[in-house]
Amino acid sequence: MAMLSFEKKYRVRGGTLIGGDLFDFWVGPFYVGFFGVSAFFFALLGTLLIVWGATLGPTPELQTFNLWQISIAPPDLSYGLGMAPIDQGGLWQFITICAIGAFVSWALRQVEISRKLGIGFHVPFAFSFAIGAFVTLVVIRPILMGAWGHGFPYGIMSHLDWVSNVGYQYLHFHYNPAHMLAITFFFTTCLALAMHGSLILSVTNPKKGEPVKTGEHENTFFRDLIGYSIGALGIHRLGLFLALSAVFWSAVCIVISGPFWTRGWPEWWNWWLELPLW
Ligand code: UQ1
Repeated sequence: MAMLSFEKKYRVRGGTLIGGDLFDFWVGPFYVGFFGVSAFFFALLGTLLIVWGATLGPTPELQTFNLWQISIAPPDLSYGLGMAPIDQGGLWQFITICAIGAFVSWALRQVEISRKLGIGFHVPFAFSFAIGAFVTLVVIRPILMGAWGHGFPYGIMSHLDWVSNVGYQYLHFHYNPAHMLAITFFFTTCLALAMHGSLILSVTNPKKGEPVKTGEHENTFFRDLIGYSIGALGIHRLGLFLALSAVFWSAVCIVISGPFWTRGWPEWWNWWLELPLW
């Protein structure tokens, strides 16, 4: 079935979570729905607030407007978990609300589209891990630490400075065991995707005149190479597990830094040196 006739067949009413038929329509190729409207609203408002904040920043004149230097900082730690004046981090607080509003709307729009198509919720489930990582950084950890000022600033260079500074507060972040796990999962995700992408291209993109090969060839390649093939469905389960684990342990590694461990991470490993075994 050609793509366009497939879409015509599946572009039917129903599957919405809220709003009934009210927003159940498409604009060009895009499904709208209630959450399309709310995602657009939050994204537009948040972006306008960032642009407004940029004009209050260090480079407000148009000639010197420097994209790399624009930064929306969270409130000073002295504001604790209260609201801050708009030019003292209040803007950051509203932008954070807009960002979470837009991300959650986007995930729920994915749910509505999945319901319409009668497919699983794997995509919104996976995307929710990314939202979870963001919320961990700008809501959960700041609350556990007692101040919104522990959130990261919204700027290209400034957020890099934040990551570096917060990392050095714990002396050597690579000794954080959850950080070790996260990095290992990121690397293994790359390994799995490189193996999968190359394997699929090797069978589906043959030389001119050669036939396209099948799943049997894929299985046999890995059985010949390492004695095991995880299978066509299995590799995608493994890939999703590896990628989500990378995001999950990233969130864990930062949320335990401060709320549950305040010293340098190298020192955490003293438990190993203190084992009675030695
Ligand atoms: C694999 O076994 C497999 O099944 C046929 C794939 O599906 C197409 C793959 O993409 C890959 C990469 C493998 C090999 C992976 C492991 C973990 C043995």
